[in-house]
Amino acid sequence: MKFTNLINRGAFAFAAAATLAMMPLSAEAKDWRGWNIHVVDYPVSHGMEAFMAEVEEKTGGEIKGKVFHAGVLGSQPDAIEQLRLGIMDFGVFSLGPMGQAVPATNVVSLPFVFKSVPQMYKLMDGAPGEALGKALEEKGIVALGYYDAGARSFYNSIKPINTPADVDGMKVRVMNNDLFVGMIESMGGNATPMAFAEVYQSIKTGVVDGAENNPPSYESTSHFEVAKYYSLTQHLIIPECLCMSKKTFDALTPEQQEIVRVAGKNSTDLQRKLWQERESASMEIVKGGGVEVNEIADKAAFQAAMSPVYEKYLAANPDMTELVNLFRNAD
Ligand code: BDP
Repeated sequence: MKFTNLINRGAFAFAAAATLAMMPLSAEAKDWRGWNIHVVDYPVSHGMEAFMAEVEEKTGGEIKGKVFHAGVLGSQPDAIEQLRLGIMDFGVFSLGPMGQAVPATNVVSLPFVFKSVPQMYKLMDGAPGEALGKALEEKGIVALGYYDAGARSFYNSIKPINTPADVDGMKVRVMNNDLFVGMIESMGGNATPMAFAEVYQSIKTGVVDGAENNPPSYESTSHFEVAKYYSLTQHLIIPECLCMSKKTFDALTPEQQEIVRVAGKNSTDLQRKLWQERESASMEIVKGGGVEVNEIADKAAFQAAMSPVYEKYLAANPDMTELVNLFRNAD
């Protein structure tokens, strides 16, 4: 190679480096937006903050971001669509409303599909969880980990629920997914899909008689102040996904992707630990607030009453049979 060529190359490299150095950091640094439905002091929120902090630190600030709490960036179904389009970079979503966008995730919205929360961890961290991860990815979502959202139980302002017949005629708010409408109807209740933020006012004014949720959400939303009967049916164990937009993820370098994956795993571990603590704390708070909590002697009756949900779902989605059996028949 000729000497002049070398000089030219050196000059080019120098010029390129100088241009890079002159570029403002903001044009280089990525600025993420994270969607969260919960208030700041909530296990999901702490998990998301820890995730973002670790990504910022380990990428040396190449990636920065902000978690927007309390649903200020809009409703959950809208945020899921925005994530898929790459308008939203990350978020924690219940796989309940996720089912409308990614039908395979409906599997975990089937009543009593998990035998317990520990079993949910085991399955979601194993091959069944991976299968859902693939389905999410096909729809433009990268699952970095599955957070704990405990088990959902009914609460209302009228009376304790002990048997499925007690739900007959009751107006119950559900999350946005046809499966949950079917679930309430299978017991003779009237289901109203409604945004999370509207539930408190709707119970207070009698638009609905009650809803269903896990103890931390029942407590953090103050729903327990307007619906004093909490009946521990534990009919739904729906994990939540720390999800990233595939568009955002694919734009990262392999090193950054690894950092993001590890941070996702660490934040999942943290959230699950915080969840356990918050569940007990929330139960204490609601009991202290005058809530009448009742255990369900015969959960099998609810399981039987809700079985039409499976039949209807499998009849409409025969291709899901294998996946449903993978979850339902697991140890
Ligand atoms: C909470 C979930 C949240 C849902 C909410 C609901 O964490 O994602 O939006 O229930 O019932 O437990 O809408």
